[in-house]
Amino acid sequence: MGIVSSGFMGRRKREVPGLPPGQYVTEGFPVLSAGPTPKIDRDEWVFTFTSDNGNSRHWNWNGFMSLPQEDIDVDLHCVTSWSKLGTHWRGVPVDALFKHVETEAEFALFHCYGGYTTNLPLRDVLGGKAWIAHQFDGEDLAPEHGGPARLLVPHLYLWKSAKWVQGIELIPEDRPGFWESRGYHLHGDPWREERYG
Ligand SMILES: Nc1nc2c(c(=O)[nH]1)N[C@H]1C(S)=C(S)[C@@H](COP(=O)(O)O)O[C@H]1N2
Ligand SMILES: [Mo]
Repeated sequence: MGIVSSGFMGRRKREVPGLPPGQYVTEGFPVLSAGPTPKIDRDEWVFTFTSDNGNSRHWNWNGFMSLPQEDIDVDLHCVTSWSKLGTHWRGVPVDALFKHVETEAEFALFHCYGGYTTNLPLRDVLGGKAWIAHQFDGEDLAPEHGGPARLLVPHLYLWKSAKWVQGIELIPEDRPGFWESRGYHLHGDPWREERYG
């Protein structure tokens, strides 16, 4: 039991509901990319699921669009401190890619057109927590924001939401991706300020 409630803490920043510590709200939608925007046509786009036993499965755009689709209303939190509240997306829940998949793996590495990668525990992408998103605000996802399709993991810092996503690889042990091997946290929970490793 706390003796001093937050009301007695004196001057503090006005708290915005839904805003993790150290974040500010932006109305814009900044673009943050470590390299040039790859140009991928939907009729050349292929998403690959590679299991830890080496088996792989592919979806072309039509196959991907015939998977279950969901509308997603979420807040975004970037490690550079901006948050964008109340964003609207449409995409395929990552759960749908795991139908008929049996695995002992507990981690995944997501791969992107252009070479970016990010690692995630499966418990952070299954159970309705992550999507492969292809629409933003009712429009096809713009190339600079990851179109044709990006991973969306809104409960973690936005570097985990890999743009131009190309595939998921199941891995037996956690392995750092692009930013994680350059000092970012392996996990990236904004509510615990898991910014740097
Ligand atoms: N493929 C790829 N995905 C990426 C990045 C990248 O450089 N390449 N940058 C990440 C980072 S650091 C952030 S903050 C978000 C930014 O998404 P946005 O440009 O749509 O705002 O994309 C993430 N996904
Ligand atoms: Mo970022």
